[in-house]
Amino acid sequence: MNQAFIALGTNIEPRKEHLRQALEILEANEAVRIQKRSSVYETAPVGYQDQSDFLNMVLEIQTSLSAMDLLFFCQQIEKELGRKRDIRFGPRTIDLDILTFNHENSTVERLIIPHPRMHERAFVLIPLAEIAPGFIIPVREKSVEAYLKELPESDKADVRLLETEI
Ligand code: A4P
Ligand code: MG
Repeated sequence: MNQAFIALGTNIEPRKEHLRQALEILEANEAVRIQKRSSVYETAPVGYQDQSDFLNMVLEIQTSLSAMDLLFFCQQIEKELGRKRDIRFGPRTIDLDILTFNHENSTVERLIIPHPRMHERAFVLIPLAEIAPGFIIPVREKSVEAYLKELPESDKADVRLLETEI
């Protein structure tokens, strides 16, 4: 079994419904077991800013899939939820990013693990810290909590707890 953290993001309505559907498809896959799920946070857009606020959450899963097959599965979920790729960092019905896979450090084709921007993003670190504060981010060799402490307060203020259950 492999352990992975996955980040979910959506900023096209119905946002909660998109999260629910993604969770449902994940749960229906026998090769994936959701171990922990964070609360849902409403977050100001990072990067391309002329777009609506996101809902973000993070999951810890166990899976018998390889990292590459997990990526394909995530992309299949994005497709099923009707995601169109127009603007990089732009609006999306659902985005599933693999944050980490076991304690691996690898780049295979287009899959980079750990996710190269995870440690600098409040919309990832805050939900991740809720379910795995002590997790050491591979390569960086520092805990989620430690990275979170280093983030500017203004970044953290852009991430607001919305709901503990979805
Ligand atoms: N890819 C490489 N590594 C990974 C990985 N670890 N997990 C490749 C998933 N995919 C990975 O992704 C582009 C390519 O990245 C994929 O083909 C895959 O092979 P994409 O999902 O098609 O495009 P994207 O989402 O626009 O790019 P990316 O890199 O996922 O964007 P980011 O960096 O995740 O930014 N602001 C808030 N508040 N909340 C958000 O959720 N998300 C983004 C997206 C920007 N701003 C945001 C949020
Ligand atoms: Mg993505």
